[in-house]
Amino acid sequence: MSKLTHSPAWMALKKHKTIISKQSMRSMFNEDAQRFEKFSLQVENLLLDYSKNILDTETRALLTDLAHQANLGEWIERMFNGERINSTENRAVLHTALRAPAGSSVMLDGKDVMPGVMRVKEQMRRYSEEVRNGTVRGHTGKAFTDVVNIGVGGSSLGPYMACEALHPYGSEKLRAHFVSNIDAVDITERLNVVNAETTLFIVSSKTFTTQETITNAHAARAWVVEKLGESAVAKHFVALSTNLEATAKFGIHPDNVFEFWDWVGGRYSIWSAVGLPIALHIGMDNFEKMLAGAHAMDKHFRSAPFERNMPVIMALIDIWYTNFFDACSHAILPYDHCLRRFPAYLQQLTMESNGKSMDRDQHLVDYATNRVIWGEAGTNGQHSFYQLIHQGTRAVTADFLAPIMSHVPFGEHHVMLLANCFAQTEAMMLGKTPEEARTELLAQGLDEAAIAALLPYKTFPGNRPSNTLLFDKLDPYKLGMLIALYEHKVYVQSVVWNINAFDQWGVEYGKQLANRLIPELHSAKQISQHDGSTNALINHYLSRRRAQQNS
Ligand code: G6Q
Repeated sequence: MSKLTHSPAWMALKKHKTIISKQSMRSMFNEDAQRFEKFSLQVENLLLDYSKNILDTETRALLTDLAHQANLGEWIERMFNGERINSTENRAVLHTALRAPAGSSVMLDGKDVMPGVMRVKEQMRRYSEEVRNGTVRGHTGKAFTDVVNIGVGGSSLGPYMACEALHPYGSEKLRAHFVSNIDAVDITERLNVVNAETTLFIVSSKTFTTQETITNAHAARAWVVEKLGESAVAKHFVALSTNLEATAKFGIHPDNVFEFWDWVGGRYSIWSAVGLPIALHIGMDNFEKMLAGAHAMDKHFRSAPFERNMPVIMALIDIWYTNFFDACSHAILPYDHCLRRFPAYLQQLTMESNGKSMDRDQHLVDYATNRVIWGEAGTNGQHSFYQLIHQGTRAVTADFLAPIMSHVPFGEHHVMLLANCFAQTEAMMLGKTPEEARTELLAQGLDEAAIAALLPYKTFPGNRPSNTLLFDKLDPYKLGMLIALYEHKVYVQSVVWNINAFDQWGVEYGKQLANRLIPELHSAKQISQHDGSTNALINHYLSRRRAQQNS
């Protein structure tokens, strides 16, 4: 057994779970008129209602004990202060410095990182303004109308999600596109709809070695050269990277390289130069508002007591279900169509960060770490997987996110959207008792035999937990707050689980594997160096491809 699973705080929670599980949330609400007040909190106009969870004040106290036991307060300071907490890569984790206001200083190895941060932000401001106002133009003198970001994973998911989320703030004159997949369909679909003369390509890659990105970038470069000639490359390509040598080798002029640093993790890089597509789409002032929102969440995270600390509370509730209720998945359900890519973004943020089983002390953990994260925008998901949420055998917990005001005040749509959101959380919590189902069926005029046949299927167990996050409007500032909220939630969980949230050896492994296989897929001979299944798959591919080519 690990230290964690026989620590006093863990054992106390285990014992407490057996007691609290005897009560339903329905009864907890019936017995306590103040439940919402006790289990909700607000940071500016971002409200977290966590009262629809299987917890009481004792649970919260025991969970915060767990956080104290893990020395969470110290770990928070270690991150903000630039300690090399990403131990397996020997790196600091300072995405919070990227959103620190002008005038701050953040020291790393005795050197202030802020002058570099401000320099790149200034470069982003100048460039994005000049592209937006038409000072910077394409090779033939035409203003840019389309920006194609070529990047994958952390160099795509964040800016893609944010450009969708903040589309109401986006320029109609400068459309944002994202190409990430090595499947040629992705790049060719984009190239088919843009005009070389008016398209700016952003090659976004921290390492500038990622197979997908470099291959797609070369394809785009060849397309530009074919349409406009070699000399057009300098005007139509910019790079976002930490690898200045590789960007130079690709042929990108140093003035068109936006630098960031190894202390910015890929999935935490939206705040860095990787955010350039966002700045181009919504303008640098709006991008700065996003940074300010994230900074507001940083301040809250660093200073609020754990029981009033939004990321800490959300993390502890997640731990509660992951480790004490054996829940294995968590849904992200935004009731805002603009946030439709938020679940995909959070899949990477959380599963790449905390999908680990080796702890910081080189021990295999004997407790669950990150759950599977998934989701879809409401109400679309309601017409698909919510069936499992309401009546499936495994408990799914969920975060519902919704704005009070829509960017599109159109008919009754927004009222209906929010009515659906609130109704779902209520139904998950209350369920439907056999008596309630029976009353409904009687009212529909069913006879006793028909009711008896249907009643078990019309009954809902309820007691299914959810959090609800409400905010006034999905603006850049609020999006910044939301992203930072989840980043810090992830960090808190990693601290309690004693894992490093900032490396990604599984992702690196994938990069290595495919590169090794590429030459084999060109082989004229049978392949035999792998396991039986992999050999057979490759050989089947080789023979079918030969047959197709010869037909
Ligand atoms: C993020 C991961 C991963 C990474 C991509 C792209 O934290 O490390 O998703 O962002 O593999 O890497 P590059 O930016 O180096 O191309």
